[in-house]
This record gives sequence, C-alpha cells and structure tokens, in this order.
Amino acid sequence: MGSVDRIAEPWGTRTPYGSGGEWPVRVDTRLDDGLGEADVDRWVQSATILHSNGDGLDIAVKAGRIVGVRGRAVDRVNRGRLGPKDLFGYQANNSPDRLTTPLIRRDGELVETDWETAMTAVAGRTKELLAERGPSAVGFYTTGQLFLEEYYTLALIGHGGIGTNHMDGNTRLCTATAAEALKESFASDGQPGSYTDIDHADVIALYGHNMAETQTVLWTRILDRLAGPNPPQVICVDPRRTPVAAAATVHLAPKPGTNLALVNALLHEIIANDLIDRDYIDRHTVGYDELEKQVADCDPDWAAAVCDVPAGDIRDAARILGQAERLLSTVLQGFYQSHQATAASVQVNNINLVRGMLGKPGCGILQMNGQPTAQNTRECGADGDLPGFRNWANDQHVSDLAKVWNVEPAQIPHYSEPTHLMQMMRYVEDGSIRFLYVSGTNPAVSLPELGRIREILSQERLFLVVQDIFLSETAQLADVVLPAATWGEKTGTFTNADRTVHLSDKAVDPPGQARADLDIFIDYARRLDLKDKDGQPLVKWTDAEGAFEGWKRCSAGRPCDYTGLTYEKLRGGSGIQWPCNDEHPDGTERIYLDGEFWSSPSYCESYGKDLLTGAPLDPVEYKAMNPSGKAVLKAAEYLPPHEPPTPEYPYLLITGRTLYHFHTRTKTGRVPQLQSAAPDVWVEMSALDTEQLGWSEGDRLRVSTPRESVEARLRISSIRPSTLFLPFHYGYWDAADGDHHRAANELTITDWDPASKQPLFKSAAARVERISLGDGPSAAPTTTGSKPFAHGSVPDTRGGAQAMVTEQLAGEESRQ
Ligand SMILES: Nc1nc2c(c(=O)[nH]1)N[C@H]1C(S)=C(S)[C@@H](COP(=O)(O)OP(=O)(O)OC[C@H]3O[C@@H](n4cnc5c(=O)[nH]c(N)nc54)[C@H](O)[C@@H]3O)O[C@H]1N2
Ligand SMILES: Nc1nc2c(c(=O)[nH]1)N[C@H]1C(S)=C(S)[C@@H](COP(=O)(O)OP(=O)(O)OC[C@H]3O[C@@H](n4cnc5c(=O)[nH]c(N)nc54)[C@H](O)[C@@H]3O)O[C@H]1N2
Ligand SMILES: [Mo]
Repeated sequence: MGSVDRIAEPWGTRTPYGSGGEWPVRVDTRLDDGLGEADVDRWVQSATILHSNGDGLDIAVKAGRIVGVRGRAVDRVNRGRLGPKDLFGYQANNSPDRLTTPLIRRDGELVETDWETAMTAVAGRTKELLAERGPSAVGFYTTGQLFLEEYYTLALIGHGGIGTNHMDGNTRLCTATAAEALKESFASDGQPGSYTDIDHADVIALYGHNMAETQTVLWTRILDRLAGPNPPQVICVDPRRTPVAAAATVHLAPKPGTNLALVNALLHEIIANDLIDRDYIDRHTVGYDELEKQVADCDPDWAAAVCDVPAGDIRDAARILGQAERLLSTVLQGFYQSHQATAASVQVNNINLVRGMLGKPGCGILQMNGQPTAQNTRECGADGDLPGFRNWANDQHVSDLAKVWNVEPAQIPHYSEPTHLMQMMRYVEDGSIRFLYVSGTNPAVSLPELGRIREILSQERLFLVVQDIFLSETAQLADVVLPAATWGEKTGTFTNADRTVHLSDKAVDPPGQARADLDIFIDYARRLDLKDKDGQPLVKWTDAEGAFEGWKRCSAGRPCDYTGLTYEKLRGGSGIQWPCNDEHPDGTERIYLDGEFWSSPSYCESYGKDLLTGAPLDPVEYKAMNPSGKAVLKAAEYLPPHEPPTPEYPYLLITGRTLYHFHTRTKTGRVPQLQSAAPDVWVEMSALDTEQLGWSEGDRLRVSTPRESVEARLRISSIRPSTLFLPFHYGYWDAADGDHHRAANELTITDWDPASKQPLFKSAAARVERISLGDGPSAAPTTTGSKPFAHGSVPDTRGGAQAMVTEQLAGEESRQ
C-alpha cells in the first residue's frame, strides 16, 4: 500500500505483466483530506465520467455528501485503477456555485424562478412553434455525458413525439467519425475491439490518439505491458511528442491534415510487400481491387513529401504493422477532427482487414469514443442516428421502430438523415429553427468559430433552453436555464468505448431544486401531452429502470442488444459488454469473430457514403456492392487540407487536450488539484521555430487565424516545426488578466468532414506574434505532451500534499 502524488505521477505505480497474462489489480482510492476508509458511511457503485474509458468505481458517501472515490478491483476495464481527473473530479459535484434553481430571462437578465414557471415557458414556447411553424422549428442539441435512459427518452420525445429531424449530440464534435468509419467498413456502428486486446497484442498503433492523457487508465494498461515480458511495439501518429510518442517504437509526426496520405502509404507498403491475408480478404471483404489501385502510387517517398515524415520511418512502421501477429489499432481526434476524417479512419480499419486482424484476442480496432456516454447517444438515437442502429433509409427499420414506440411510421422523420449539428446551427442562424434545447454541452466554448456561435445563440428570435449543472458560457445566453442533477445524484447506465455497460447508482441528493435530466425530459413530454397512436402517454416510464426496460425492447435483435441485462445483473460485479442476450448471457467480448458482420443489406445500419463528397449510397447500390454482408474495403484519394498555410498565416494550428482538464472545465476548473496543474491557456511551439524568432518560454504571444486572435503564453515543446498547439479548455475571458480572448475556438473554422460532418478542430492556418516578454514559464504541465523541450527549464508539475492517492496492489493487506 503506497501513497502517490497522482498529479506528478498520473499513471501511478507499474504492475508489469506479460503477453496473454491477466492485468494485475491495483486499487486507487482518494478521499477528502483527513478522512480514512473507516469514516465512509457507504460506497455506491458507479463508473468514471470524464472520458470514455468507463473505469468502474465506488463513490464514498459521508453524511449525505460525496467525499471520495475508489476504483473497483472486479471491473474488467480498470481492475481498480483511476486517473487523476476521476480521483479528484468528484469535488466538482460539491461546488458551492452549482445551479440550484431554474432561471428565466426577464428584462434581459436571468433571474431565479420555480420549476412550474420555467417548464411552462419551455413547453409553452414549443407548443406555440409547433402550431405556427411545425416540428422543423424545434431542435435539440444534447451530449455524450448524460445516461442511456435519458438519451432514449429524449430520442423518443424528439423523433417519435414532436417529429423533428433536428436532433444531434455534441458527439458530432467527438465520435461522429468513429461511428461513420465503422458504418463505412462494417455497415454498422459497434466497436470491434476489446480493451483486453491490449493484454494480447504484439503491436499497438495509435492514430491521432493521445491515450496517455485522454484515457489514462487504458494507457496504464499499455505501460504495464511495456514494463513486462514480451512487450508490444507501439506506433504513434501525432504531430506532437506526446507521452504516447515518447513510448513508441516508431513515432510518425505528420504535418497536420495529411493523415490520409500517410495511412495510404502504410497500406501501399503492406500490399507491396505482400504482407496481406489473401484468404481473409477473399472470404470476408469486398472492394480489395479498388483499394489496391488507389494506394498503388502512394509509396513512402510520395507520402514523405506530403506529410513531411521521413520515408524510412514510414517503411519501418509499415513493416511492424505488416509483420504483427496480433495488431490492435486505435484512432481518435487527431484523425476525426480533420478534413478527410472518415476517409483516413477507414484506412485504419483497412489495415486490420487486409491483414485479417479482427475477431481474435489482440486483434482489434478501437475507433475510440471520447465522452463517457457517447456510445449511448449513438445507440439511443439522440444524435443523427435512429435508435438501435436502425437504418433511416430502410423503411422496414423505420416501421419496426414505429411498432416499438406505438406510433405511425410517418410520424418518425426519415426523409433524410437526421440533421447534423453544424447544419442545425445554420438553421438557427437563418431563423428556421426558433427553439433550441441544449442539454449537457457548452457550445459557446466548444463549437468552432465562437464569434459566429455567440451571435447565433444570442439572437432575439431564438428561444434557447440550457440544461446544465453550472451557469456555463452557454447558459448565460439562455432564455431558460434548467438546473440538472448529475453523476452521483441520479441513477442510470452508460456504455464505454469497448461496449462495456456500467450502472451508476444514485449516491446523494442533488443540490437545491436540481432534478435529474431524465425527470426534466419526462416532465417536458407530459406538458407537451405527447401521445402514442392509441392515445396513451408516449413516454411510458417514470424512472430510470423503466426507461432501461423500454430501451431493452428497442434494442432487441439489433447489434447493441441489451435484452440480457438488468440493473440487478449490473450491480455488484464488473461492467458487461453488449451484445448481451439469450445467446450471450454474459455479454460479448469480441464481435466480428470468423468474419461475420452486421452488414447484410436488410440488417445493416447504413449503406455507406461516398468518402469524398458524403453522398449516401442508395439501397440498390449497396446491395450490388455487398450482397452477402461482408466487410467493405473503401479506398479514398488524399486531398490537401482546406486552409493551407499562406505567407500571411504560415503556421498550422492544432488544438486538443491536456491530461488534467476536461473540455470547457466546468468541472475540472473547480477542482483545486486539477486547476493548479494547468491553470491557464498556453501555446506550444517548436524549439526550432522559437530559436529562430529569439522567443523564450513564457513569452506572451498572440495567435491569429482569418477568424480571430487569442493570447497565450509560450511553451517551447517538442511539437513539430511550423505547428502551433492550443488546448481548447479555457473559456472566453481570463478574468484575472483583463480583456483578451483565450478560447481556441475563437480561431477554428466553420467546416466539417463530408461523411461524418465532424467539425475540423485540428487544422487552421495561423500566424503568431510576440506581444511581450515573459516573466517566468507558462502554466503548461511538464508531465504531458506539453513537456518542455529543454529538460529542467521549467519546474516539474506536482500536486503536493493535497494530491496524494492511495494505491493498493494485489495481495497487499487492506488498511482498515
Ligand atoms: N484529460 C482529458 N481526457 C479526455 C478529455 C479531456 O477533455 N481531457 N476528453 C475526452 C473526449 S470527449 C475525447 S473526444 C477524447 C479525445 O482524446 P484525444 O483524441 O486523444 O485528444 P486530443 O488532444 O483532442 O487529440 C489527440 C492528438 O491529436 C493530435 N493531432 C492534431 N492534429 C493532428 C493531425 O493532423 N494528425 C494526427 N495524426 N494527429 C493530430 C494532437 O497533437 C493530439 O495529441 O479525450 C477524452 N478524454
Ligand atoms: N478546438 C477544439 N474544440 C473542441 C475539441 C477539440 O479538440 N478542439 N473537441 C470537441 C469534443 S471531442 C468534444 S466532446 C466537445 C466537448 O464540448 P462540450 O460538450 O461543450 O464540453 P463540456 O465542458 O464537457 O460541456 C458539458 C456541459 O454539460 C454540463 N454537465 C455536466 N454533467 C451534466 C449532467 O449530468 N447534466 C447536464 N444537464 N449537464 C451536465 C457541464 O457543466 C458542461 O457545461 O468539444 C469539442 N470542441
Ligand atoms: Mo469528445
């Protein structure tokens, strides 16, 4: 049993293990200072909610208050471990500035009100607009951070009740490309990989994925493999020297926006050196000839020139991938938030497919999720999908859903794919959407081109409802603010990136009058008087378990089949992976065994799209291409980024995350250990660039794109030259420091991937100038991708006495 500063050591103590072995248990516990486990009244089962990993944990409760967390040793995902955000983040629940009453705008000001007044206004405006302008005047923008039960209820209200096609989640910014890449290759969402693939893999390739900082516990699993016998080789594709890059066998640092060229070259090499599995390709895929043709000219020398990566490194990486016996590939925002996002991510699927690396231990693909419950937004249809991975272009699927909901099929809009968020924002801008109900997301900081977004959301004619736990930047623009209960204060389930479903039980009461999102949605449906076709209430449940039972019926027979799960089954043990049904009562570790896919024309969720234009294939085209339901090898030609550098804007700006903060920091910014590890925005530049300019660590810089400028202090890091990195966590103003912009999204562009419609947060042309000399180092952490280039030039990031966490290794005595 040891005590570790988990700000200084985010991944904690190593527990090495070898290939095919079982990951040892290590239980991490953090309690409020001065408390021991004996002081805890009760432990309540849950899982982590500040990333998509789904680490099982128990919430410590004392005197009706959350006082700590402890990892669950039995859980398949984390075997007891927790990351820094989860160890300290629970304190945000107890913040004194939580929203505790509804607010309503009166004479331009938000003032406190009661639920009756607030909900009457919200439902009243909805009804007015439905009468005057019809369902297309009403839009919903939700999140990847509520619970399954809440999304399913919202999807039913929006698609089945109100009948609007305008419903999306912030998953559009997050995992739209993950879903689309899976739909393109396998014709259905559903994660092929399992986290246990890390236990078996001999090669792990991470594409645009800084797992060390964004799924810290999953990275710990890799670190433990790397510290054990027969460690895997690691390939990292990232323009920055992240902790993943530092641990990699080969680090490819491409010019931002050139991913597709790079991956096409990897495929070229694998094919040219005959490292493919012909038998697998012939039996289980379609499209190989086209792929071979597409990458025929993409040799490493060509890609080296496009991506500015040494050709020898590309060859080395391709050889390692091509000779792998058990290959695990992961993909995330470095690929998803780019201009050819889906096209590039699909090529990663293709690498595994042409090598026959699927459906066996160690052979997996993780088209990762980011948010804790993003998978459920997709499954339940609270984004641009229909519930249960049903195909909006297949009338049979729509009438099947109508049967589940007991409504007429025509009631469910399916004239086109549900409206994607960026298009919804356009409709708000042009005034065709007049009511926008935002839950669990902060678009005034997280959407691209914030100047435009602020204008859109502040319009007089828009009725903006914001359901949040804090008065976020977006809530400040609302007409009505609804105070929500959150994790620990409500019960529900959620599903992580490897299909593991966890139950999160209510541990304490919410503050003040805050109510669970589910209760608010049900109240809204009741006030709208939404009915099924027999005149019965459309929403037939009144609590979370009722909603879960309703969802189970909706999921029956679909890929994400939950029929074998119950709340009872999810209590006590580990999370369970879907599909879980009569056939697989204990869940399913790996899908796509023996080259069996969910891609037959009658069953599939999607017929796919043209990767370059996004035009959907029609059923006839799909049937002709893939009559017997194989995997689809889809090829795509590399095209240059949309906003290339110019003499005026000579740099490429990328944005992303740091280990210690979550998104717009509404939670982590209120947690002392996390906030002090990364208190303010910075900008990363290479030593080469800053040396030429004569700039030093901590200098105050202005970064500009054709949209706006922000100010940030310089961190000289190991990022590739001509590239700038800004974390996107920091909202509009630095109050302590006067009136300057600091949000990365002031700078980003209104543009998206044609297939997934995911916005482009990771490539903009930029210029940078120095405003003033620094008076010390920038506030960037030293433990992460923002590590200083010159060792020792900046004091190490530490948490100190307030950041100590207990780690108990397997076999150790538990302290009582
Ligand atoms: N600490 C922390 N963890 C989180 C979150 C958080 O806010 N903080 N958020 C969660 C969520 S919702 C998400 S979606 C995930 C995101 O997790 P990640 O995708 O791992 O995080 P990002 O920092 O957005 O981007 C990853 C990397 O992409 C690289 N990159 C930028 N441009 C390019 C490019 O053109 N090509 C390539 N190959 N790489 C590029 C960046 O240098 C960066 O290191 O994290 C989840 N976990
Ligand atoms: N430049 C740039 N921009 C990006 C990204 C990037 O890499 N670069 N990444 C994008 C990605 S991947 C993502 S996921 C988005 C994230 O963007 P957002 O979703 O806007 O970020 P969050 O700060 O997580 O906002 C969640 C909101 O929900 C509230 N909330 C938390 N729990 C609950 C709850 O239980 N109920 C309710 N009703 N509200 C709750 C929080 O207080 C917060 O205001 O940002 C995107 N924007
Ligand atoms: Mo995300």
